[in-house]
Amino acid sequence: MENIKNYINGNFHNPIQNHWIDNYNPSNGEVYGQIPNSSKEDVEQAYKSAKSAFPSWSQTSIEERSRILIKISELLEANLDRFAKAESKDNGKPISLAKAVDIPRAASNFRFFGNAITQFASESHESINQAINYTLRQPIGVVGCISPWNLPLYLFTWKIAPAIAAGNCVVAKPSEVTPMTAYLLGKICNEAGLPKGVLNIVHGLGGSTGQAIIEHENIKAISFTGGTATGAHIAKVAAPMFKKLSLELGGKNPNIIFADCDYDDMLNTTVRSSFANQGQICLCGSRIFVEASIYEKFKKDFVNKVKALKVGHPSEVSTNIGALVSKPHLEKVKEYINIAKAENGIILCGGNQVTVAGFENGYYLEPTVIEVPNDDCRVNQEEIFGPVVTIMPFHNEDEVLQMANKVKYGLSATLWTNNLKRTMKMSNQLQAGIVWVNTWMMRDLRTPFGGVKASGIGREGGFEALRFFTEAKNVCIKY
Ligand code: TXE
Repeated sequence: MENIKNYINGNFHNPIQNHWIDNYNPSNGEVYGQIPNSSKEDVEQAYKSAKSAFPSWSQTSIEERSRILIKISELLEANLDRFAKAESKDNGKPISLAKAVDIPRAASNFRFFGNAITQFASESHESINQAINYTLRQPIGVVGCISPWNLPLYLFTWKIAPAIAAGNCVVAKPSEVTPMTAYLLGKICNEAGLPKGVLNIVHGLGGSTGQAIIEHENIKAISFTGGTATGAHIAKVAAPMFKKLSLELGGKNPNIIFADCDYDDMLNTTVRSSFANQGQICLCGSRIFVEASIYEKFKKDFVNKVKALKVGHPSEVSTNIGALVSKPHLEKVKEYINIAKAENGIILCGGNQVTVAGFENGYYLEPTVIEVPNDDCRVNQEEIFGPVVTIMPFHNEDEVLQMANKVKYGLSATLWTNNLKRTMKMSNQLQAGIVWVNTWMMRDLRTPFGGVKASGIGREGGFEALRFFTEAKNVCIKY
């Protein structure tokens, strides 16, 4: 059994009330360890530890903070195989993906913000009436970071790295569904020389441990990634306490394909943007709209490629689609396939649970393509967050723009075309925080990242994150 502990003040602790939760391995459905179900008291301990570390950490030179963050990054890289294996086992994702994307990106998050903090400048304004204004960017104090299960270490560190780079101390909670790499991170932080208490990691359920973080009156900012309903709940709790909030929530992203695109590139990338990480990425293009003139060709080619994807055990190098993250999530995704059928959707391929020999109790599902009769149906409006995409044809720009924008979400959109005017018009009018043209998930960590509408508020990434994790104070000096 691989049991994990809370990381508080640089040490590893059992939960005070000794309550534990089972941790499942999605590839075989077995319990392989236990994690703390932390209470308010554990969160309070984590808070106190962060609070007492803050005066010293916030005064630590930028060079020293930068050095420690970069050291954490190097140690993650040196432990790539161990972390990738742990991530794959905990989450069900193919080990090849964890090795190529999740863990390298977690290391990049620390390196990026270790460098970014050395370049973070604030404004000054010289006034005509013999005064100068300059803006201080001061760390907030103790901040809360709460992350989901789909990209566990990747998203956890995307919040923690800018928070500590900016001089804050952190109480963080990874998803209870995928806690393992966050636990391993604590050890790396000690090894890198991160002072005790700068980062504290408490494990447990959202409704209790997470709730204790968001309710804590002295945790002054919350950075959250997860479901839209949870985001709305957090906003309700945190707003009356005037906490700063960054909420990165769900998506139902359009993938819009025009006949003039580079077809092969589009086809290969669309397979990835549909099914990478079993479709469990908030940026996946789960609604595919195809220009009518190439619709039948695309349908045939796409379905052939999707049928060739191999569903298998995450540890096998040849696996394209691993296990879904949990049994309840698998059931939720299967239910959406039933809803699609009831709404007269046509299952072009997939739709069934898969039994992988030797791992019969794992949570495997075929990649599924559904042809939908209209864009109003539930599978085209609600976030499924699994290996399921819908396809339908469109006839002109205005029609597809209207359909693309007709969902409550607005995280990202992908556009495939070589027409410049169309690119400019559509990029301006798509209701999304991120528009990719002729690519998908190409990330530059300096760029603003986040969504509009029910996909959240605030932006992560680059200086946006450093602004979020600092308070601006203007100083006006008359001379
Ligand atoms: O997310 P939750 P879940 C979507 C996706 C998925 C759905 C639910 O559609 O099916 O959300 O997934 C913590 N106070 N996304 O259940 O519940 C929780 O413990 C404080 C999109 O995993 O939002 C976990 O650490 N914290 C998404 C984190 O919030 C609370 C990625 C996310 O959990 C809390 C994942 C509370 N009251 C799911 N309740 C994306 N945008 O990438 C829960 N949590």
